[in-house]
Amino acid sequence: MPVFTGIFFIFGYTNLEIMSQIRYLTAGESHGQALVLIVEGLPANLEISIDEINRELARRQGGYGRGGRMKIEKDTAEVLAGIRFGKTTGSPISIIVRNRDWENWGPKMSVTAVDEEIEKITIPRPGHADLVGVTKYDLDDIRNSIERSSARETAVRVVAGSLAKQLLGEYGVTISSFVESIGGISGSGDLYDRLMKKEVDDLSAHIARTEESELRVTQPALEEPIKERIRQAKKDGDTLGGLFAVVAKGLVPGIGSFVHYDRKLDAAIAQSMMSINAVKAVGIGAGFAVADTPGSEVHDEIIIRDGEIMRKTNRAGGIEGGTSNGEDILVRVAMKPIATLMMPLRSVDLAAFEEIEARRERSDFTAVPACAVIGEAVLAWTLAQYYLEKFGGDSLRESVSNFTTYRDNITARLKENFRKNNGN
Ligand code: EPS
Repeated sequence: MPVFTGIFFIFGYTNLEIMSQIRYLTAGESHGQALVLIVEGLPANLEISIDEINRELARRQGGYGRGGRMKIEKDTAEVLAGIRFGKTTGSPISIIVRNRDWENWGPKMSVTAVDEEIEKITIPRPGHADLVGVTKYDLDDIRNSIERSSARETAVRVVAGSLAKQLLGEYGVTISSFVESIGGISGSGDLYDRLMKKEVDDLSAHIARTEESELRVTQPALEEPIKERIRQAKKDGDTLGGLFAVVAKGLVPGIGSFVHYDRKLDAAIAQSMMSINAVKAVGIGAGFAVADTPGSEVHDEIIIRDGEIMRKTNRAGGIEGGTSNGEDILVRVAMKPIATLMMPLRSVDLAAFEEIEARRERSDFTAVPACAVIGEAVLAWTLAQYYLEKFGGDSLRESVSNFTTYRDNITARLKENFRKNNGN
């Protein structure tokens, strides 16, 4: 039997159609054989570290409060095409991540055989894609919508994000994240506010702590109270959401556009974050707080330091007019509690067409730390799209050369243009 028979392909293009030279598709079910990724358009000669991809996959699998599935899986990337001798060739890249759990599902996930003994799932979980899925696709088994809507798919999005991060490294861009709160308990103090005030000299020291933390928080003292909150939720059969921040450093100004609604960088970032399972709100910079704050405390003053133009503060989160302004990109994301509850909410049995308790499924109690890692991946992908939109290049050399010429002349160009305007 061919290895990939029966894996559905679902298109994952962004509907924000910048003239992107890169795109990707994912396929695969949560308990199917494998998740599949096809990436197109990365410049040739980019060195790719598979170890680095696997490190990102391991980061996504971690986090206090995850369920039994992560004990079964050990996600690793298998490259099928597009990388040779450690470098991109310019051809489409295909990478799979196998689902170890598939072995345990046997006939339940068979591609061909129909087993009448296998029970159909008829009771949807509130908050999941179960009911909308069977309604939309005319299905008689909720299993078919559970499988593809599962957050398991984010494993290959992390692979795509890792490729994007490796490209962005060539332009000097780095991306990190930290968890701000879980279940209403705050874990990273006012780090995000201090980033907006530009009071954080060494973000990497804070980020190093998140890598040691099962919650991806920066303050060790707050680990225990949050873990206690998660243990309590587990006892109650409940689940918890939270807030995390994603930060991109090392940007040049001018990435994105204000000229069309579908080319704005902030719009694309919001779309990418909202595309992550269970994400319900995204803020850039000060986010929702801009509504209650006067303009004098929202906008960032423009200053000159060491001969370069910059902002005194970064409440805009690095984006003005849909375009990067050279400051760090700051994104804050809210994840809802996972929809599978061991203390189920009311639902409807579609077979009997009567109200009943929702189904229990194995799941996580919280996945906010994993979601932060996925947030890094989708931000990386979006920024890689926009960098390539601006700098292009079929090869890395071509792209980096375009980039360097732009970056090294930003200040000189401004001075030259405005000196001319003054008649000097
Ligand atoms: C996930 C795999 C899933 C869930 C979780 C995330 O595995 P399983 O369904 O076998 O437990 O643990 O997905 C959900 C919470 C969800 O609602 O779909 C993963 O790999 O991240």
